[in-house]
Amino acid sequence: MALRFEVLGRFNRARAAQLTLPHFACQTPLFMPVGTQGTIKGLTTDQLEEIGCQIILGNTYHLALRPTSELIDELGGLHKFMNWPRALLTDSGGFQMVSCITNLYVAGIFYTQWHFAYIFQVSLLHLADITEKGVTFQSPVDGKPMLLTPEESIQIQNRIGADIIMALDDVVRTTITGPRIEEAMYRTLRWVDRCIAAHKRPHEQNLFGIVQGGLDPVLRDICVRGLVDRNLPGYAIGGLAGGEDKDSFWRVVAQCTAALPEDKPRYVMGVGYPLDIVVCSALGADMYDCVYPTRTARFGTALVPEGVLKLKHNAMVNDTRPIDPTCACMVCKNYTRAYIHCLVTKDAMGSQLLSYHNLYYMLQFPKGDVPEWVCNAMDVAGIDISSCCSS
Ligand code: PRF
Ligand code: ZN
Repeated sequence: MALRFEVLGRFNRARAAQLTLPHFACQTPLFMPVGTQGTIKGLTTDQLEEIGCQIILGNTYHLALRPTSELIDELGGLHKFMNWPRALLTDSGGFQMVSCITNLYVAGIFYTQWHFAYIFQVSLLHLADITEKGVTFQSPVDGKPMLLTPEESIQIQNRIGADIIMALDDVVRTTITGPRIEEAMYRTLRWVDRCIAAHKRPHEQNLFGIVQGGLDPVLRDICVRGLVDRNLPGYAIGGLAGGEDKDSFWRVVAQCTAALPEDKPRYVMGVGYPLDIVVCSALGADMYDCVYPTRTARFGTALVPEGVLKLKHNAMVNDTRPIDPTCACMVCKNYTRAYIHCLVTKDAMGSQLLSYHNLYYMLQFPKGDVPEWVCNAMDVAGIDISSCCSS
C-alpha cells in the first residue's frame, strides 16, 4: 500500500482526513480537476498549485492514444512530463471509451436531423463492445479495432505513474435495468483480480477498486463485500451521475459509504455539482472528480455561491463588479464581469479566466472546518437525507 489515510475529525458520517500519497499529502474531502490530455485546459501547473489543487485526474484512454504511455514512461512519467509535482490519479480507460461514444451519440441527436442520429447509432454499435476479455473499441486514430484488457489498462497506468490507479470496470448506465447490471457487477469483480495480478508497482501506486451494481442494493452489497475482501488501498463508487434521480443516487452513495472501511479513502466517480459534493461528504465520501467546472467555463458560465452566473448574458456588458464579490481568487481581484463578457467566446483568455475562477471555487469550498460546513450547507439547502442515513 502506498498511502496513509488519517481521519482528523468527524461529524456524524462526514469526516475530514489527511490522505498521504507518494507525491503529496492531501486534505480531504477533495475535488480533482480533470486533465484529460495531461493538462487542465487553459491553466498552467503553477496556477493549479496557486489555487490549492492537490491532485489531478488523467485519463488512461486519452493518454494511451496520445502521446502514448510508452513515451510518457520513457520521458520519466506523467508528473515530470506535465510538470506537476503533486498527486495524480488515472482512470482505467473503459468508462471514457463508453462515455466518449455516448457523447458522440448525444452530439448526433443534438446537431443533426433524427435520421442522421439513427445512422450514428447504427455505426456506434460497432465502436465499443464489452466482453469478458476487455473493452473493444474502434481506434479514433485509424479506425482499427483495439482491445483494452484489465491487464493492459494496469500496464498502461503503471507506465504513466500516477499515485492512484483505477481498476478496469464494466460500467453500464444506471438508467437501464435487467441482467446486464448483474453481469457488469460480477465482471467488475473478476476484472479486479486480473488488475491486482497485473499490478507491478503496488509500493508506488495505489490500485483502487470500483463498486458497481447499478441502483440495486443487493448487487451493490455483493460488490462492496467482494472489493473489501480484496483489501485494496481505497475504493471508488462508480456507475453514478449518469442520469438517475437524486434520491436513487444518494441512496447508493449512503449504502456504499456505510459498508466501506472507515480507514480507507472513498471516491465518488464523476461527481459533481457543488451540492452533490456537499451531500456525498455528509454521507462519508472523501474524493470527487468532474469536468463540470472547466467545461461550463468554456461555455461562459461561472460558479458562484448563489448558483451560476452566465457571462454571455447582455446584462454583463457594463457590469463592473467581479464575477463573485466574495471570492478571493486572482480573477475576481483583477477583472470585471464586463471584461470577461467581452472576451468570452471570442478569445481563449475568456474561458481561461473562467476556468481559473471555477476551479478556485470548487477547490476552496470543501476547505476549512469540513464537518460543520457540510451540515451548515445541508441546512441551508434544506436537504433531508435522514431517510437514506438510517443504516
Ligand atoms: N467508472 C470509471 N470511471 C468513471 C465512472 C465509473 O463508473 C464514472 C461514473 N459514471 C465516472 N468516471 N472507471
Ligand atoms: Zn473568483
